[in-house]
Amino acid sequence: MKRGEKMQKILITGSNGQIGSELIEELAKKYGAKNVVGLDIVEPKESKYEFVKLDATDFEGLKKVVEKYDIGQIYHLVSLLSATGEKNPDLAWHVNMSSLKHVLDLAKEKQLMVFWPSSIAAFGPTTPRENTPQRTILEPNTMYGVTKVSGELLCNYYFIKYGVDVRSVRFPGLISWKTPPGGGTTDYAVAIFYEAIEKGYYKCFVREDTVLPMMYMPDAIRAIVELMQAKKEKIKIRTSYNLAAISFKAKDLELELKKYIDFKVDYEPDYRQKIADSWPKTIDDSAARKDWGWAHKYDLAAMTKDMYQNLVKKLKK
Ligand code: AKB
Repeated sequence: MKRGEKMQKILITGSNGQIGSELIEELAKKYGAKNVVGLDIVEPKESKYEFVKLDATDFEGLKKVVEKYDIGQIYHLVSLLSATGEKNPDLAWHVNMSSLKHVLDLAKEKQLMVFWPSSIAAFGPTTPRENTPQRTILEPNTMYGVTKVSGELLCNYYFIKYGVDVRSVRFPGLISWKTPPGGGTTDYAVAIFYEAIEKGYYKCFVREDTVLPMMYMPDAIRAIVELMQAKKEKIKIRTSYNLAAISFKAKDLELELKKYIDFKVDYEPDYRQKIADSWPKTIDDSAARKDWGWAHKYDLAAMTKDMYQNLVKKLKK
């Protein structure tokens, strides 16, 4: 951008969600509060930033927002997650796919840059579960996973066919304290903190030996910002980059958290165990590390300590 030129604004869809509520803060810090616009189907209790209440499956509504605010980038975070998606697969397909198609169509028409998160849910029971390669079998058995594979292919298609600068990562389970997640399978790793602090007891819906890839939210937010800032020629993968940070057993997290608080856990797996068992244990993210310099900072110990301390402060208020 040239000096004196007006900056095009940034739109964050799903801005009240687990990623959106933290990403909007980071982008506002970086680009200025007046340059970010949040969009969500639910009105937030309060918003420091420009906010639009809209269903992201409404193409005409989305187009008006892009035009009204002179949007140059969209971080499209609207999504139903894995567990919710299994309860309502039709809605998961509709929300996840039609909103992404609309965003990509607008990006094509108005030369917008797009970030869209994929997930480890793109993998399935036939994928190698250890050190899962960047290019491998993608046969998910959840509707959420089906929308992630389809979405990745759609992003790649729009890049090849129309030159849309769309960038994506396959997030592992995200752990955060500012906004609770909703409807995911990896969310046991967040719920355990809340329940340990508030009730001294957690009934865990996956087995204690369940290993899943996870990441602390500050790393995830940094990944998005770094990916979007990377020079275009460095982005070699336009489906979605594998991304990894920490992999641990549910029991490992229980034991780590017990260094800070005494609580009891019972392991009573439900339908989400099958979803967890279909996902990788560890991920090979060497392509992201090589192409745009990705590196995580938080390990299990650092994440648990920071998460616990912040959540205790938040829940006391
Ligand atoms: C979920 O569990 O559905 C999500 C994900 C891994 O994408 N957290």
